[in-house]
Amino acid sequence: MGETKELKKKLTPARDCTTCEATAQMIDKARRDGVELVFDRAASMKPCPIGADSACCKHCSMGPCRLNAKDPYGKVGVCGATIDTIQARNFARMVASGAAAHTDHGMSILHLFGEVVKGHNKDYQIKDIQKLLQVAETLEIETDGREYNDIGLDIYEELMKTYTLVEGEFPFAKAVPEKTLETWRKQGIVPRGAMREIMEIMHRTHMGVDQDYENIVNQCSRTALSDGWGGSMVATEISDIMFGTPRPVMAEVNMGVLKEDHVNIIVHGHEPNLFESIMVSTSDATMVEAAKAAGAKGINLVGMCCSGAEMMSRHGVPHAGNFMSTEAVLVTGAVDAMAVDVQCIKQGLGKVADCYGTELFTTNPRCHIEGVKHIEFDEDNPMACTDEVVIKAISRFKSRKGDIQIPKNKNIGIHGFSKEYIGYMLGGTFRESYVPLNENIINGRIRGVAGVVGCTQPRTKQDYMHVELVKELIKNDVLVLQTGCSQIALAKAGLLIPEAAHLAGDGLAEVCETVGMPPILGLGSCVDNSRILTAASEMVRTGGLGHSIADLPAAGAAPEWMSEKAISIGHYFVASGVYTVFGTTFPITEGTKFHKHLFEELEEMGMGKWGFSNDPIEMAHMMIAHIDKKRKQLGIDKARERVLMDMADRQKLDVA
Ligand code: XCC
Repeated sequence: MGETKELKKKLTPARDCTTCEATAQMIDKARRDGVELVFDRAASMKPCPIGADSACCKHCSMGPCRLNAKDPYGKVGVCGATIDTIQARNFARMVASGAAAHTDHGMSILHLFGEVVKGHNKDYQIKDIQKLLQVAETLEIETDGREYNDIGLDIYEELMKTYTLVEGEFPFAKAVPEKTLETWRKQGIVPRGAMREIMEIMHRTHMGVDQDYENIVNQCSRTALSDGWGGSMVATEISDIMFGTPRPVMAEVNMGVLKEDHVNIIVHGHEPNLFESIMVSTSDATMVEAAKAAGAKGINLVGMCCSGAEMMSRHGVPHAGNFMSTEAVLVTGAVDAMAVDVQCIKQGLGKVADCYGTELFTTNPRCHIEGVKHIEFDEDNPMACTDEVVIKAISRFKSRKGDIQIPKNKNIGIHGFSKEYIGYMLGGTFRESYVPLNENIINGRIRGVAGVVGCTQPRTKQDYMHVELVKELIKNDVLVLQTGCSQIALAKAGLLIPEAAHLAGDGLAEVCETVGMPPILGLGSCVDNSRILTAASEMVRTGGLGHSIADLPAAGAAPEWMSEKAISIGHYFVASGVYTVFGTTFPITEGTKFHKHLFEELEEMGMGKWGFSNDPIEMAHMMIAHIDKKRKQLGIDKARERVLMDMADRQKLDVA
């Protein structure tokens, strides 16, 4: 067990670390067991104040140079770099890293799809023909009378340009609303291939290259767009083709999904192929028999973080919790094996898994962890890896030592919404249509739409900002779309159900009750933020709400973000035209030209802009004020006033 004596003085009470009761119980247990978790490491690791303001540069060995955020223009780096250059370069490298993570994920899914349509890989198939045809149509690929595999091959070849295109416009430019694309063309930010954009950011942020913050931010926009409308969109669309476009499905969330009398296996990470294959292994009759022979009632497969969110959306697989709970869940002692692939995998998992005897495996060649056993997942022979994980889990079940304590908390919710399903749900089963959504926005029942996404992290109370922000938004008639760890936070709070409409304002509640939908729609993992982009594009195309994404009464937020991927996501929303508010922390020095550029000037250039708040209610009202500003610009603010008067009048009548 870990040594925590020194830490004891500084420990934050469990219920100040998190609003998730299950996680709090496990923090308490870990402390009793002498095991250190991320919350404790955060308490003993004060963030570097210079780094927090993005006021340091370590891009060459003449430094590292530290500037003073309190007097940002008081000095420059050894090479003469100003605070604006330094911040812009730091920000750009975060965008590059985040975009690289999503695009590399998308590229590996696309590679697998290529192998499938070429007939080289028989372990995976095209499952969703409708989606295949829809993607072909977007890319203007001929479909009439052609074999599905041939269409697929054309899609594969065209979408590969998302990564490799050296000159010209990337393939999904065809999916972007015309006026939004026009803005990008005017600003020179239509992406080429992501590899080119990321390479160029790394070049331009090298010592002695781009030293104009506005020019650097332009390349940030181009690179971030190659993530959102490129790598991430490819990941979502191709995963839908191979594994099926999600439709609403009931799923259970939180640590109570673990079962003491079952072999519990958790998959945590981001790429769906590992998870899809382990589902085959865990339902294999021989494996189930082996588990029973070991004394278990069966095998319980559970997800965490984003691959968990994706599998929950597609198949209703139970989900044990978000990023801040991945170590805590091991403290239950009930996890027999955890298999991880890429992204958001804490190195600290290794030590906690050791303490509780959980078999922890890395599976992806890009993500090994020192001291953790690696079982490589090979898409050409996927079962070799996933069967071994299951066998190891069964044998750990047989030799379980130590006490098991599973928190009882679990909530049922509805997940698996998609751009397509929102259309069916509101427009009818036979023909998807966004007309009813737009009409309800125009008549003011729905005030606007917000995307609330992103991580949880230990510098703020886990889940608190997500839940309070979303509650305030729906209370004010804002329909909320969610992905990633944020979606899990709201699911754990029990709000991803149609009955949550009672917390919504009268207008939104009326729409939800008529349709039978929740006021909060879960769309899946972080790459599925691309579903928010396609839904926004559909709203623009449907008409009545302006001509570009920047015209929509919409806003975005990531109140507890922590990863570089979140910065890339935030910036592609901003570049797409969305006002995007982050919370907890933001790597920037206030009162600088760079700050003004991100937080004000980008909007004047026809895009969205960044915002920041540490208070969820204030954050909600910043977003609502922006939504109202857009309603006014669209000339639909009066409709809402009338609707509100009607509702108020009706309420008065009801009371009388
Ligand atoms: Fe990671 Fe994707 Fe953030 Fe959660 S939301 S902490 S990035 S798992 Ni994607």
